[in-house]
Amino acid sequence: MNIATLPVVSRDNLRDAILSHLAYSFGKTPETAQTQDWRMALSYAVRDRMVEAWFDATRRTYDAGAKRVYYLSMEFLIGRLLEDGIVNLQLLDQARGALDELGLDFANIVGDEPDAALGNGGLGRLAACFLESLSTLGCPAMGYGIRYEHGLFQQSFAEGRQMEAPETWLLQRHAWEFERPESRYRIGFGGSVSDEAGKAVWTPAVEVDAEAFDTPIAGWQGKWVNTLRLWSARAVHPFDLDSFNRGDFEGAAQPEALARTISRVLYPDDTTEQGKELRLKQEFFFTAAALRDILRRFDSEYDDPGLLPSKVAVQLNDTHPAIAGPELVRLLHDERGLPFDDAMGIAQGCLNYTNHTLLPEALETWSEGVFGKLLPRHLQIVDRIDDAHAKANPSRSLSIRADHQVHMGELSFIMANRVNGVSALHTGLMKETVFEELHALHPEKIVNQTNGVTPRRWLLSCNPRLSSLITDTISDGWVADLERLQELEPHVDDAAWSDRYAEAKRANKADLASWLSDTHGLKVDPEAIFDIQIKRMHEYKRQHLNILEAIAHWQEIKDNPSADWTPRVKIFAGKAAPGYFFAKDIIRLINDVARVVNADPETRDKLEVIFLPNYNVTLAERLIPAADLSEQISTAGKEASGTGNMKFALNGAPTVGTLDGANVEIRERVGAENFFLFGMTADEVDARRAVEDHARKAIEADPRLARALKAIGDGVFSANEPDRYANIVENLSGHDYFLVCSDFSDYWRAQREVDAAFADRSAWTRMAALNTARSGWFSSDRTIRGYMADIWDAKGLV
Ligand code: CBF
Repeated sequence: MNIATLPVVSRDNLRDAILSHLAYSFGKTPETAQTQDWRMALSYAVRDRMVEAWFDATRRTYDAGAKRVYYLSMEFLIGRLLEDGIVNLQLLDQARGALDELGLDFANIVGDEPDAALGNGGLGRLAACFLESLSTLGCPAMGYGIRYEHGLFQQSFAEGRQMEAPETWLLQRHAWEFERPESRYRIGFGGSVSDEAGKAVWTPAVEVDAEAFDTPIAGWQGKWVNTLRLWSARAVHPFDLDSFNRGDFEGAAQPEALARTISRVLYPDDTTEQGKELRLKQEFFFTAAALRDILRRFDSEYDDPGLLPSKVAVQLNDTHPAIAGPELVRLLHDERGLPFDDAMGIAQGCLNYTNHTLLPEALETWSEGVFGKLLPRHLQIVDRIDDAHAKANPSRSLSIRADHQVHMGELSFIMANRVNGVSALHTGLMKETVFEELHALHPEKIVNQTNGVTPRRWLLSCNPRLSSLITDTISDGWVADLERLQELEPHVDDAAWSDRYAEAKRANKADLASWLSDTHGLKVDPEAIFDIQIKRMHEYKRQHLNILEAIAHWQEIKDNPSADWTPRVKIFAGKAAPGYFFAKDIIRLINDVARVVNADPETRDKLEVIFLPNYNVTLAERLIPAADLSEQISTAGKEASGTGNMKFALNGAPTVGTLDGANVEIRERVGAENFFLFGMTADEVDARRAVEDHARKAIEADPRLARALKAIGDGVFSANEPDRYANIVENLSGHDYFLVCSDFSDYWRAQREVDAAFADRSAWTRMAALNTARSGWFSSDRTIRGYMADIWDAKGLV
């Protein structure tokens, strides 16, 4: 089918399709249908409209003999898909109209969809934005990951403490996936390797099946649809008949239970090396299944494995799929008989690796014991890769296997054609730190691709008011070409336009205020600055710097309650890894501070602190359009890029931030005068750490900081347990690795500049509008074009 002939869908067509699915797919009448039935019927009606373009994309890829991109990621934080699909297929008016006619509320129906949280944070959400941009650009691509039964845990608070409960997205009906029982691969673990006539033969001890589930991912206007293929683990034999016949029913069910463990739960942390055998199993499971699938597809078109690098580009999203290197070599060498060097060369021609963090604890390593037990043949291959690399680079002093550990970063680097960082600063630091030696040996390998976010979800869909204003002003070309937002710039000094911009923000804030009231019983003043920090809880992200400043601010307001304070609502949201106790203490502290500060009649109308539970993609979509101020306050050198920072800027929230990750590039683009900069640079951070007693010195130099810390230490926020936060106070006044104290004074200064700037509302609106107009470069379409040109050598077909 040709794109030009995509059927036009009217409101009536869509209504009929919904009613038809309601009856024939779900067996319900409009009278008996529940919200979930309507949501499923609407989703199926929308999904039907993707299928033709999906087939067409596959056909055209085969016809063109095009190179395919495969994005391997442990995480795809896709969130809800229904509204996204409706928006991309441009069916919003029809869907609203059809539901209206059926007496249904659009927001209620799309809000019924579970938020698929198959990821932890930045890296997983980036993967989801990339899939959408790949489809928008018509790049033949496929995402491969794990179909976790339970995604990221659900967070609630009990007396301010984080409580975790399993996430259950699959218990509610899910409309988007197509089960593919025919795409099933047997994946082995453990066992032994024998030598048969000079050939290594791996005999695994345990095997499971990987079964595919496909989700279509439609790009903008539905012109191209790619696939997200997630693997579910299944037992080779569903149950053990012998045990069953003996009456051992539990034993009979064991094979299935054991197999399913592999795809049962998402590890709730992407920055800590888990050291768990199950994690390595998960990594091998989905990577091995993906590679087998890729080779099967390749074999259906070509006979010569030498063509692989020109037809296949595999992107390793962090080191999690790094086992792809040895596994691809094994498949080509052991199973297809290619000479080892050829197999290694071909694998190196196909694989590429994205590094997402320099945090030492996040650079995966596996003990040789665990690795060798689970993947004995792969350990041998790792050694051969290492030897081959050492032979070709005799000056190399490090190796993949060192200190009885297998270093997955080294392995990924050596096996990759290109290695990329995710912001200019991060890429530079990669060259100077973790990969210094490898970079010196292979200076052409490291390239930068600064992250981006999809404008369809993160502006068009989540912020309809601002989107309409933009479209009214410059027409709708910006949706597929975000840099066209620059065309807004001449309008920022037009008072009438600026009023409309301010009105969109005001209305978004009013919506958020009503939602906070309806769902959380919280009353906020929409006239206050909405100051938002939403992200994973981590010491390097410094939510504790933010709450310290809030405490100092509260104390200062109390000192002088009648001064002209700019009212502020500080909103936090984010999950802490269940085993990260310090981060959980920070959550509790913020909740305790919120309880005390919000109950203070003297300050109540000037400062409010809120910690919203269960941060997820849907909550981000609600908060970001209503934000006035974006908190991006990590210790310089620690946040590889950030993508929340881009979403806020795009939606007109200036940043208060450090020169870290992509903040640097955001500031360059939006202009220094539209960004509240504070804090040390990455170089200064290193120098400051070397100063003896740096925290004590910073505290002595800033009475506000000293007083805020003292209040925490004295139990002002935890009266029934005064030493509850002794740990935090000790940490901050002791070694304070993340330099919260050293950056405090400058952060305080920047925040007061924010207060002053916000008081001049038209100047603030101008600043917000310039953030929108100048953030177009942070589209994931731009990022994906960069990957296509610099890393994959792939072409778009639309
Ligand atoms: O590149 C995407 C994001 O990845 C992280 O979340 C990660 O490593 N898990 C980084 O921490 C972010 O800076 C980055 O934006």
